[in-house]
Order: sequence, then C-alpha cells, then structure tokens
Amino acid sequence: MKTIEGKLDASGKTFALVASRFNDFIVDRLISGAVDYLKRHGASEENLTLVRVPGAFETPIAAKKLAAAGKFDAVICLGAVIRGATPHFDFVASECAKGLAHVMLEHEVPIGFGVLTCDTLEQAIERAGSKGGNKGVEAAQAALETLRVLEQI
Ligand code: INI
Repeated sequence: MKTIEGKLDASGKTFALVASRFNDFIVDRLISGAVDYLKRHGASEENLTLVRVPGAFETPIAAKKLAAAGKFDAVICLGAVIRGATPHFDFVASECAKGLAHVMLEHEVPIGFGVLTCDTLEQAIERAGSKGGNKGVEAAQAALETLRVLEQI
C-alpha cells in the first residue's frame, strides 16, 4: 500500500499568521506558540508574515486575501472566542470556522484553525500555553502537515 504522509519540515515554506486583537493577551500566547513551532521545524523569520485583524469574525476575509495572493504555502488563523452573556459568541465562532473552512477549500491553501472557542476565560488560558497545551502550536503543526501532504497528491 502506498501511504502519503506529510513531513513536519517547514524549511523554505512561507506562512501567514492571521491573529485577532480581541482577547489579545490570549492570542499573543497562540502567536508565540505557532511562531516557535514553525521556527523549530525549519521556517525562517523572513518567511513568516503576521496580519492582525480586529476579531475572530474578521479572520476569514484576511485569510481569503492571503490565500488568493498566492504567496503563502499555508495560513494559520489564531483567535479566542469566549462565551459571554449573549448569543454573540455563537455567531462569531460559527462564522469564523465556516468562513475559514470555505477559504481553505476554495483556494486549496491549508488553513491552521487555531481559534479557541471556550465557555470560560480559564479554559482559554489552559489552551494558550498551559495545561491544555497551546492551540497555536497545534494549528501551525496541522497547517505544515497538510501542506506537505497536499504537495504530494
Ligand atoms: N471576537 C473575538 O475574537 N473573540 C470574542 O470572544 C468576541 N466576542 O465575544 O465578542 C469577538 N467579537 C468581535 C468580533 O469578532 C468582531 O470583531 C466584531 O463583531 C466586529 O465585526
């Protein structure tokens, strides 16, 4: 059986990170995790571009422009949507996830989905570099693995 797998080698590859300013004290930890992961897997600083957007709701439009530009091998989206007292959370989280999935399929550019969707601030802190790991690292790894798989298919 032939198996196609992605090597976790980021050397020579270009990455755009789209990060929301909303909940930036959480999102900054996700950015650090993603950048650290990519560099430790061979990416060079000049091949990394960070784009800041207001909130998670705006990540799909930035990801779309970046994917359409054809300059990036993968786009990694980072944000933190934390439930409040109103249904706003549900709309922001679901439109963000749907929008990013749509961009990935339309442009055939891997998108790392590193947008936390949490019920509490504590859950977000846990997933931004403490006991729940770092979702930014996971998103960077998923984007890298996916781009390395797709280039072989
Ligand atoms: N944006 C987030 O990234 N996280 C949130 O938790 C959040 N909440 O809860 O409101 C949030 N809202 C802003 C939204 O993403 C847009 O920036 C805003 O609605 C303007 O379009």
